[in-house]
Amino acid sequence: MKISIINQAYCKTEAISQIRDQYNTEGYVVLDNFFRPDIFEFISKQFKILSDDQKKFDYHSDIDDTYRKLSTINGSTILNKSPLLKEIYDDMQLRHWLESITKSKLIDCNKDLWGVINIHEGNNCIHGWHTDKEATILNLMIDENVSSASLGGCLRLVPDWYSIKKKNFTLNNSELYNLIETNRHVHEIYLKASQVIIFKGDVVLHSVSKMREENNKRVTLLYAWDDVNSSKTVPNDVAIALYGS
Ligand SMILES: O=C(O)CCC(=O)C(=O)O
Ligand SMILES: [Fe+2]
Repeated sequence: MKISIINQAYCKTEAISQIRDQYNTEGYVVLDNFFRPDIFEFISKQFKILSDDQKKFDYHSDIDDTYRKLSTINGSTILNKSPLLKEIYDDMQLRHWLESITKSKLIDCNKDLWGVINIHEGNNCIHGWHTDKEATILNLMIDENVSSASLGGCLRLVPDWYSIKKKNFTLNNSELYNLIETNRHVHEIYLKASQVIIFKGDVVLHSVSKMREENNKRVTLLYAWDDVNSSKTVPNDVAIALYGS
């Protein structure tokens, strides 16, 4: 029998149904030690091997009207230099577990868009409001020194973004961004190293808050899946840009 890469505590029927409920009502779920400790350690080591391959990524999204300024290691580089990180993505048990949580049939993303490593370093990085093209995102915090609320670098989420947009259809995106701040629609998640957040990438508006100090950093591994039933409204080139290819 193949040993699960997921922490066994999350594979029990009761845990699965609790996580499923939370994911489907909130649009996201945060899990401590989601991967087995040796798998997490392995992923951290792989990042060290890959870290010289990070590239600066400076981008304005016309669709979201926001900026992104960070470093990334894209899917094709990861695949070439650290194929085992792709094997974790391809793990069938992980896929089935995610399908039972999301209640959907998940499929691989096109080409190199299955995964990316994001590196935010210093206080000049920007990661503005956006939704992803992909239905389900698994975001693992590999390393950080910003898990206390005063330092920034948190993941900010607006689960009911589309209903807010619908209700306020006369407003443009920047006006909507102001509205979500003043009306307190934003959930702030300070992920600690080894924590995972799984969220509805194409539904939940999200951004990363600016870090405060020069020595602040956060490194995340993102895996993305499409839902076989979701209709695509966003063109592929947006996602290519998002994923640093
Ligand atoms: O780095 C993160 O925590 C999230 C980044 C993100 O949303 C993205 O790259 O699309
Ligand atoms: Fe994103």
